[in-house]
Amino acid sequence: MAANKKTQFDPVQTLQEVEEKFEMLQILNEKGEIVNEDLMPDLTDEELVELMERMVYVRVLDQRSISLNRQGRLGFYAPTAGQEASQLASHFATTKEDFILPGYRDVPQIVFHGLPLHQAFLWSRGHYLGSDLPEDLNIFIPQIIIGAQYIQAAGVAMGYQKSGKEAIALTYTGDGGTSQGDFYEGINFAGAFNLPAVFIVQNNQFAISTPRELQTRGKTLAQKGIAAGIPSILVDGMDALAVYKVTKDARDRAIAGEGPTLIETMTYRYGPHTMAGDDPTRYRTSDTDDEWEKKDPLVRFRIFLEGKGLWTEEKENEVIERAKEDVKEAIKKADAAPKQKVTDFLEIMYKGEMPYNVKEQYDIYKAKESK
Ligand SMILES: Cc1ncc(C[n+]2csc(CCOP(=O)(O)OP(=O)(O)O)c2C)c(N)n1
Ligand SMILES: [Mg+2]
Repeated sequence: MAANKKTQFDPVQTLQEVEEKFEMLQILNEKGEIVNEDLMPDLTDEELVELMERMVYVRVLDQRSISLNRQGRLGFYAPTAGQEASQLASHFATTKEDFILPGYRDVPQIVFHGLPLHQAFLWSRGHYLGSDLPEDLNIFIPQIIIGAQYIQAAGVAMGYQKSGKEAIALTYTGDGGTSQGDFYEGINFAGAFNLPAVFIVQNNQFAISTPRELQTRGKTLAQKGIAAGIPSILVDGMDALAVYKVTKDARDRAIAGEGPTLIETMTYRYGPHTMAGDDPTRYRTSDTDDEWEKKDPLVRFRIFLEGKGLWTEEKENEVIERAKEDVKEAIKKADAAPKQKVTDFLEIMYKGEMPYNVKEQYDIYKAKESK
């Protein structure tokens, strides 16, 4: 028993032991080889192709969104290239009944959950119709407040638990987000109530210009879940098969009443933080960029699918053309939306009667707008 006592009273050793446990899970390596056959997820050929199609589609959507932003035709935009596996393979493990709570970089997931693309563009422009969601679409619009969606996800999951619905809340934040109080409160609450929630931390190595190393003394972000008593895992976020596998397992556990999971996906954003003007060359080197581009999620998945005879250049070009066409149509539709007015915001905000002082301002604007 003496040995046990020593362990218990050696907090340094305890920390080391916990941190060493968090090795990054990989199934498909950088060369497109399966390195963990036993963990291969149960996906049909059609599903594998569908996942690749989504990743290619979103790479194009990202390129087109960046250029639309530069032309002044889009508003807020946070680039996604590099994070396709982390975003789309995790979302691929959900059903339409599941509720998605995205951060500002997670537009692709909600588009594939069913948000019409022109509404995503309207949201980007700050147009209220971008947030006018269909009743049966289980999403929130992207959260700008870092980490706040973690608390909301715990709430949504509690609602699902109480109603007995077989569904989960899936939410996303970044490496920076894990320093927020909301992050800890969200995972702790979900753990305490054993809620059906899956919390994804997309560790893209930077919070704007702040590198991951400065974010926390913790060796991993995944280990933060241990303090909340929830299963936590670190996964290669450029590996679509591994990301899918861990998210699917987490969802299955949540549905089985076994509570929440925290998943850290190790990834990288190739572009700037947002299109608002940060310059990544000021805070990271091109060597680092090159190193991460070698891990590209699309490249390795393409090699894997080609090896199985499931993917061709022709197929890829079809997806690229379809994505471009969809973007063209969606931006046309967004352009056709009515110009928003100040009174629109007030009408949406106050369903019943407006407070008298707001009503006074409403009347002033109403008169101005009718001129
Ligand atoms: C509560 C809060 N604090 C600060 C900001 C400003 N801000 C916007 S993005 C960002 C960095 C977030 O980094 P990370 O969580 O790693 O996500 P990433 O952008 O890398 O996807 C910060 C500090 C904010 N939006 N909300
Ligand atoms: Mg980040």
